Amino acid sequence: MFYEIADMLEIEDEKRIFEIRAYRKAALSLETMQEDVEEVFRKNGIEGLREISGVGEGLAKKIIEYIETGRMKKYEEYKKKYPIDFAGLTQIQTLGARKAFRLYKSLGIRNVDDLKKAIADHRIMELEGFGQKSEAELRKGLELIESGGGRMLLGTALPEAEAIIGKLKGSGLASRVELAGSCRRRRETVGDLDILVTSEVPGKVMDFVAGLGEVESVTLKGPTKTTVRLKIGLSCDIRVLERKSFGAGMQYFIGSKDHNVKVRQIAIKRGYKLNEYGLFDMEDRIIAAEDEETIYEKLGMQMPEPEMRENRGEIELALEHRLPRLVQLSDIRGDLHVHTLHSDGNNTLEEMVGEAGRRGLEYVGITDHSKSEYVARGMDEARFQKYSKEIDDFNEKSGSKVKVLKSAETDILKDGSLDFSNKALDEMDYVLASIHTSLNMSKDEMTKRVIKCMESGRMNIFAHPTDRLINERAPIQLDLDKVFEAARENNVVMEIDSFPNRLDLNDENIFRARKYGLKFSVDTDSHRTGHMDLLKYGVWTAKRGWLTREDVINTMPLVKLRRFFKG
Ligand code: DGT
Ligand code: CA
Ligand code: CA
Ligand code: ZN
Repeated sequence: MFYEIADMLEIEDEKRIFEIRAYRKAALSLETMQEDVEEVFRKNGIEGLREISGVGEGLAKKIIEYIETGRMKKYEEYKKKYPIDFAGLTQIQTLGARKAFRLYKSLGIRNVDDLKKAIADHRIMELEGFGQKSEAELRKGLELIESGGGRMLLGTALPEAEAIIGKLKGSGLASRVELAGSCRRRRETVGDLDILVTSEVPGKVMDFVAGLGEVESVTLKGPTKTTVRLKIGLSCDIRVLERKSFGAGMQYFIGSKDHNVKVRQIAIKRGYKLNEYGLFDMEDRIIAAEDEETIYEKLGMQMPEPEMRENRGEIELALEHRLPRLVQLSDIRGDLHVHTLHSDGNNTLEEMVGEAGRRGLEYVGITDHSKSEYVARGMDEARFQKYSKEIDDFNEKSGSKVKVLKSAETDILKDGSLDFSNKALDEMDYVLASIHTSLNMSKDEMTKRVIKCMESGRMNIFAHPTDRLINERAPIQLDLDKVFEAARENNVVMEIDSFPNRLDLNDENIFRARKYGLKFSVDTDSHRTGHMDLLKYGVWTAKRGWLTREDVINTMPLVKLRRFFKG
């Protein structure tokens, strides 16, 4: 609602920029909060709400109004004036609130369905100020959100799954509870949740699930499988399995389907049969069923971690007992992409470093934005000097065990140059570079832009290389093979950005980049202390791209990492 109020305010009067920003900032805080806002209010009242970054007294009152009545007067007033589904429409990359309003004024378009029809009838290209090109862009944008196909971000689905699993475990009704499916494989988006349990009282488990606070409705309720629709807009399958075949069930329901099909073929070749009840010989005698690893073992294989089970070659390696030892969360020693109040972060340097220390990290690279990123309050040279000094002072005087590396998220400008003077770049321990502007360049131009920057020899890490936002924004056009080639030539490290809606590079591109012998950095891109919790998503994505500890530079101790950057 806050996002939409901001959109409507913007239409009404662009100049009320502070108010507009306040709504957006609060919305972003609410969206990325780990706790439930309603719970925060119940526990700590209005004071609790006011502690949320960007939420002042006025906005806190609106939140309370919504919690208590389910409505927000201000929102409804505006909505009467602008009966437009902004949230839906502005998911489209090239469609902002003002443009959406113009479409409403001239064509009566209120939502995505209306827009689809207008595009199909070519009514948009005839509009003044729109034309053929913007119609094509809108069509592309529409396709993009539709290809998301209702899949939900792992970052949204997993905490929900974990909450349900926690309640099931606490119920005392189930002896084992395990997550399966794409969520267990840590795919970046999931179609539905799959939870497996063993229980002496399956009927009671199903009743318990149907009565959970997370559940909106029950789709199907049977003695061994129940499917429920969750309030967050996701479906969830709960299966009760027999203890003696739980391992076979895990193997089957963790998937993926492609992985399973291949494993089953191997079973057949060896004269066995494999299904969700077990591994059997031709006389239907059980070979293995209770334990997942034993099933793989009897097939002459190692057991791949769930993140690898996509039939991308892991089965062949497992048969040769040559599976790589994948990087783990505990291998990560530092975070090389962190923002502070110097640009668009919400915490001080001390707070961010303190949080990193509590999480057992040994070093943090601070990377506030450069000036071209003006919406994020990027730093010019003068502000960089102050920032630089603050970091030096911190390292000298704070006595902190966690060391700070000096960097900046430096824009790669249109012409491939970096957005800081060489003098500033020289002061940095490493340069984290990324693209934030002119995202619509052609593939050829964009590729040249990036390669030129890499060839300057000043760029160390390419942050969120394709700049895609899952279900939101398509990747920039890049010839990745050429970029990876240039990265290898110029020792540029590829970043895996842990934000659940970024996870960029994605698993497939990591897999591809790995073959070029590239190194990676798994970073959080934290803008507040709580974001440091997201590191696991980056590590899972790295695992899905088959990375080992040696592939990831921020598993190195600080001394070694410094040497690496110098080299
Ligand atoms: P999703 O839900 O689209 O994100 O992806 P999954 O992998 O969670 O797929 P889902 O929920 O349809 O099924 C869960 C697992 O069950 C899947 O990973 C593998 C197994 N499975 C489902 N259907 C089949 C099938 O037809 N054949 C085989 N071998 N396994 C299947
Ligand atoms: Ca699933
Ligand atoms: Ca399922
Ligand atoms: Zn950043």
